[in-house]
Amino acid sequence: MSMSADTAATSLAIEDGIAILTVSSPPVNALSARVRTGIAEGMRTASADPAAKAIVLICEGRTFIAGADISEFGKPPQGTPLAEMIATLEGAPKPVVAAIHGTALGGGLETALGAHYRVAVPSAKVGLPEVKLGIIPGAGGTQRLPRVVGVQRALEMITSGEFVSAAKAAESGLIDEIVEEGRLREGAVAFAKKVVAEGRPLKKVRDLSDKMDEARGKPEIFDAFRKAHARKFRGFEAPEGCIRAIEAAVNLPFDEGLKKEREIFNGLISGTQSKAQRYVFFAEREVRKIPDLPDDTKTLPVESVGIIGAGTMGGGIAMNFLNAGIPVTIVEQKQDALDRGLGIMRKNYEASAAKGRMKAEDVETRMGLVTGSLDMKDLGGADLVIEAIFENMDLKKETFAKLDAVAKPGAILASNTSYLDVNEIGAVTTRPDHVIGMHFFSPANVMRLLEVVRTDKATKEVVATAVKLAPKIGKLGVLVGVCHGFVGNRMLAQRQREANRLIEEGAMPWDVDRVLYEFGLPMGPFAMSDLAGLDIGWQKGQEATRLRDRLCDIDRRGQKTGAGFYDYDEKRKATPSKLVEQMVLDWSKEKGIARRPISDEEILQRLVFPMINEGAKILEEGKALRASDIDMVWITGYGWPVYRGGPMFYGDTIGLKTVLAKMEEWEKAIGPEFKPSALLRRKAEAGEQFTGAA
Ligand code: 3H9
Repeated sequence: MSMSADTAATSLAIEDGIAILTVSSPPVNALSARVRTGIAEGMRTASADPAAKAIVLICEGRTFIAGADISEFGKPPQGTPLAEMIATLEGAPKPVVAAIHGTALGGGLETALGAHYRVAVPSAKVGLPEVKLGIIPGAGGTQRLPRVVGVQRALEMITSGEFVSAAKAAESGLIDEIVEEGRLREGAVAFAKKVVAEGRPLKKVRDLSDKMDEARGKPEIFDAFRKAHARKFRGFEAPEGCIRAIEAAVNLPFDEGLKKEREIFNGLISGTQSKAQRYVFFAEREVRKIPDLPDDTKTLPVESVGIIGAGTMGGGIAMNFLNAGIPVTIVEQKQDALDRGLGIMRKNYEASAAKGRMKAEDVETRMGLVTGSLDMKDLGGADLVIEAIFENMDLKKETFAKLDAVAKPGAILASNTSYLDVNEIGAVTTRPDHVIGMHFFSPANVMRLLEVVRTDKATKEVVATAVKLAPKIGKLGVLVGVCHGFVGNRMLAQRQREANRLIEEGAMPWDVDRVLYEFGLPMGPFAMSDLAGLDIGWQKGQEATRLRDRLCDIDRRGQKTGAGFYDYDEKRKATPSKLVEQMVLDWSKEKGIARRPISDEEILQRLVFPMINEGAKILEEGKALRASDIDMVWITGYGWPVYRGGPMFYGDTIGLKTVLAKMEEWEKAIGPEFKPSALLRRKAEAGEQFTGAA
């Protein structure tokens, strides 16, 4: 079934009247040209062979077909088109059974939907995750799935891209039979024989329609769905494409629906959003590839964890380990602070249980894994200790010196500092080679980002241990170097400085926030400050050097006091404040700044271009391994919209020449903080990109 023996991606055998067409294309049996052509040829051969009464399509390795080969997108098409390959299954003159293990995703599930029957092992999962790549299923998925599971379920599955368990899929009719775990081949063959023996019909999904009847001619069903998910879909183009394609499935004949699906698919796949989302798919998987830490680098065991500080960060960090079944000892200085910290963790768990996100009994299991203590000596048994105390260098040094004296030899000592020099912290210990930064993002039990800060002296084992630990506790561990604010906060500082300056020059806080919100971020810097509390860093009683301190002086300390940059109602809904507007005007006046109108475009550029420039400096200095790592920091730690691919990718889409020109202009007009990085200049002048993917 192959183009040549050594590249065979499929093989065909006929055993006891059943043809078994096996796909073997590691790692995930993606539908490359080789696989598509192999399956189509195999189907034709098996269809024509009278010795075969039915055909089983099965995969070798860890999974059934996980979808189209994403790396082929955007390249000239080769081999048998997927739709044509699927038609060879559906049009086969004898029963075709798809035998599913692992994950049948995207084009993989579309292939299975082309079969007449589907069987799966209990651990299998199925889904159409194309939406996460900024596209819609493009090989009949939007047309066939609603015919099998109904319109509502298809809308949910296709617009969310969720993976559905075999049991659930069987309930909705997507899987015809669940077979014994580990015995898929035998189970599928037995099922095929049964179909033959009973003379069951060739069930073609394209011919089904009863499950769609209730939605036919009812646009209100689709509108209600759009409305219910408006918040989740905000900014994304693909979910609307999914809905329109399913609407076409309901209201058009099958072949016309397919045409409509193709048209929407083609429109999306050539767009920037899909490019960005596909880039992010690979960027996320690049993060774990660290050139001098190959996959087989030795790691240290992390079977117990100590945490210093039971505040918001310490508690949130602890929860990640408890969720992963790793026991935690958490140390505070005073009993009431410890009780408060443990109490908040418990409350968070109870709230999750109440929302059905975890089982009620798991609250106790998880809390049962945490021990509170007022004595640092109790950290003596921990394999890893994370310090999460107040952000102050002297305090951190003092803590690390004490910790060094009680921690066992070989234990890793990590600081959760968000800015400070971790080399300097490590230098107070007798084991700087076991000191690193593990910078979590607030709320630490929710945000996916973990910056793993590599110190000058940390051993490879220590760094590899932290990097490998990240996915175990549900984090994306991005390796960064020691510098003020590391990757994320260092770039954020650029944005914050410009946000403050823009409101002095002529914008209002809500203008700045709106521009970023419309760009796709969950909120802008002023709304964010109100949420976090304006009194962070406020020096009460002293003359205000920042506008936010002046707000604190009149007890507008953010959401918690019902007022900050915005006024808040009891439901915490924000409205721009007249009083703050006047304060902003006065502030500019006192500083002698003549205010001017500032366009949304200028606001966006002033906020984002300096971040891109800083990202370039970070790369230049080797504080991040790749531009795509920087982008992952922003997507997983700061809510940067995935459909814009991260700040570095965004710079590439805008064109680095444009970014450079603006930086030069502002350097002259405003100041040296806009000085373009040498890397930005070099790339822009050479017509290159940071990511090479935009
Ligand atoms: C589609 O099907 C469009 C159609 O509707 C229409 C077309 C006309 N392609 O994630 P892992 C690589 S769109 C190419 O680390 P896991 C991946 O990069 C597709 N490569 O493993 C990695 O490479 P490396 C719809 C792929 O066990 C390696 O395989 N399907 C693809 O944690 C291992 O991956 C999807 O969106 C691919 N489709 O998770 C499914 N998939 O080792 C996307 C994986 O060099 N895939 N690779 O870094 C996944 O969700 C996960 O990979 C999966 C396995 C759950 C399958």
